[in-house]
Parts: sequence; structure tokens; C-alpha cells
Amino acid sequence: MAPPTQFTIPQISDDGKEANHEIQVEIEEEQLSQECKELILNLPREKVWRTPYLYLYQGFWCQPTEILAISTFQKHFQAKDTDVLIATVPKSGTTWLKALTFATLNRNNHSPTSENHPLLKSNPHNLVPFFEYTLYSTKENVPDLSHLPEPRMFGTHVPFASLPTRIVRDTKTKIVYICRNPFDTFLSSWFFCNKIKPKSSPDMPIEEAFGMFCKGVVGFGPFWDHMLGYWKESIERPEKVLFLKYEDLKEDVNLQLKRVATFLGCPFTLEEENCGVVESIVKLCSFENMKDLEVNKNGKFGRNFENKFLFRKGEIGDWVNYFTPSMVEKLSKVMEEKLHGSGLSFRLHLDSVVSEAETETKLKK
Ligand code: PAP
Repeated sequence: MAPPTQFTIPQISDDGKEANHEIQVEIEEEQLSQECKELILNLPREKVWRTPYLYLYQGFWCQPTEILAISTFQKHFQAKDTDVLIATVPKSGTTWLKALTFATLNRNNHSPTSENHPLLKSNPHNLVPFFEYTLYSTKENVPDLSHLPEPRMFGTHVPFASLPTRIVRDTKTKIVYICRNPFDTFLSSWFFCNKIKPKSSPDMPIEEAFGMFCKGVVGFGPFWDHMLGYWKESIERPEKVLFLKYEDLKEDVNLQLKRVATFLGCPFTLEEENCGVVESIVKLCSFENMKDLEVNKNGKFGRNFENKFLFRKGEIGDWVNYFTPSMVEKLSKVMEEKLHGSGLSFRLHLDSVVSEAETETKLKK
């Protein structure tokens, strides 16, 4: 059987020479096409920490290289009815959901108990490639994806409103979305950014990163717009968008996996359930299993990011160990203000579901 397609993107070195902010800006702008430079010059921007600036593009914040990739993706991607898109807020369970979906859709080709399963050799980001980081990451690179085996699986952090109509309207492409309570999402993101930053840059103080997060100035944010875009669509078109939460997967991943399989038109049969296929996929994709794989301990993806940084704790509620009372109060207020009335709520601890209206009161107890 042919091995699954692996996707990689060009590496850029991090030798610690990114001397200062201005030089970094120049290097970055130098590498961009004229078209992109002009586009960026007219966009609102905010100075951030890991990269020189984030730009407000189509209502969300991202880096210049991402803008270029996203606009190429928007122009060129040809969707198919059988495509599956894993859409996520960064640091909300992307790696996990990609693994679960890949294993589920390929279970007839690759038994989840096989010693040669692709997920034992490859990181999920290489098996389910991102549009913006992998497939359209360079301006010369407009890939021909038409020959990939179906169903094709792709990943993206792009907000719903910026997905091309070919995905959203013109085809039956299915979208599985995951997000996570913003407390843990922020914390996971802060840890990750401190790990992948150039060695020469100082660590980002948590208060500073948190301030930007609460203002919405974070990659692909504001987080509330990101969540609400997919949330509303999942309510209006449940056959198009399946909306998942990291906390629900943590609580009962078997149940959520069955929902994913049914949504994607390949429900588990009774026989499969009796044979333990669901459990085998869950075990294969578990945090403990994936974290200990050689590829995830020593492999790299994207721009020299180490796979091991994708596996930190994998828990709900680690934020309690880092947030000060004022941080709790601030983010609770942001959630209340931005999510109020939407019906979207999050589990902040293992043992409680906290709605946006209740968040502040509960946390003060
Ligand atoms: P990405 O946006 O960079 O792809 P993403 O996979 O969405 O990252 O999120 C990483 C988080 O998912 C990490 O959370 P933590 O920092 O709070 O620990 C990571 O540990 C967690 N994670 C990764 N794989 C799994 C898994 N198999 N099961 C549960 N959680 C996981």
C-alpha cells in the first residue's frame, strides 16, 4: 500500500542572529513580494513580541508571510466535495484532532493497531497539512493538490469568514472545528511562543502576552471572533461545520470521536465498536502515546519548530497555576462581554462547566 503523502515546508534557520526588531522587520519586508508589501503597508499593525508586527488582515491578526500564504490559498485552492478541513484556534487541540480524524478516515487502509501506522512515524501536521504554513507557504509554491487521494484532509487556523467560497458554499467540503477555553488556550500559547522564539530574544512576560491576548491581538485572533464565526455556522449549517471543544474531548473522547466519524459520513459500525476500533484510535492518538513517539520527541515541523513543543501537559485547568486574580478577572470580563448571548460556554476545570455569565462569579469563589 502506498504510504500517505507527507508534507513539509521550507526551513528557515534560527541561529540566534536575529539581532533586533528593526533588522527583523527589514529582513521580513525584503522577502515579501511587492504586492504583499503594498498590502501590508495599508494595514493596521501592532507591535508584538515573537515577530515584529501582527497585521490586521480581513479582520484578523497575522504575520506578513501568513497573509501572503492565505491570499494565495484564497485565490488558488480548488475544493472538492469529499474534502475534510480541520479548522482550529491555535493551541486548542489541533494536533490531537488532526490525529484522530486522520486515523478515523484511514482506518480501512491503516489499522489503528498496526505497528506501521503513519501516525507512529509522522507528526499529524505532516499528514494533515496546513494551508497557510505548508501548502501555500511560499509565493512560488502553488501546489497541484488535485491528485491527492480522497478524502483529502487539510488544516487551517484561518477564520470562517476568510475561507474561500469554494470551501464554504460551492462544495460539500466538511469542516471539523475545535477550540478550547481561552484560559488554557492563552497559557498553552504563551508557553509555546516562549519555546519557539529565537534564542536571542528574551522570554515574553506573561502579563504582556496576556494584555495582547485580551485585546484580541494574537495570531488569527481575536479569539472570540474566531470561535463565534465557526460557532454560528455550526448552528446554521450543522451538516457543514462540526463544532468541538477540547474540554469535551478530554471528558469523553470516544463519544466525540464517534460524532466526528458520523459527521464525516463514515460512522463506526457495530462490529467495529465491538472490536474496539474506537478505543484503538483513541489510544493511538492519546497524549501519552503521541508524546513518547520518536518523531514527536526529536522531529521538527514548519519553520524549525520542534514537534516536542506540541505536547506540553494536555490538561484542563493548568491556568490556575499561573493566573493572578486580576488576570482571571480580566479574561472573565472579556469572555462575558464578547461571548454573552451566544450560547458558547467553556469548561475551565475538570469538574465544572462555566458559562460566560457565570464565569466571573465562580472564579471569585
Ligand atoms: P497548534 O495550534 O500549534 O497546532 P495545538 O495542537 O492546537 O497546537 O495545541 C497544543 C495543545 O494541545 C497543548 O496543550 P498544553 O500546552 O495545555 O499542554 C498540547 O499539550 C495539547 N495536546 C497535544 N496533543 C494532544 C493529545 N494527543 N491529547 C490531548 N492534548 C494534546
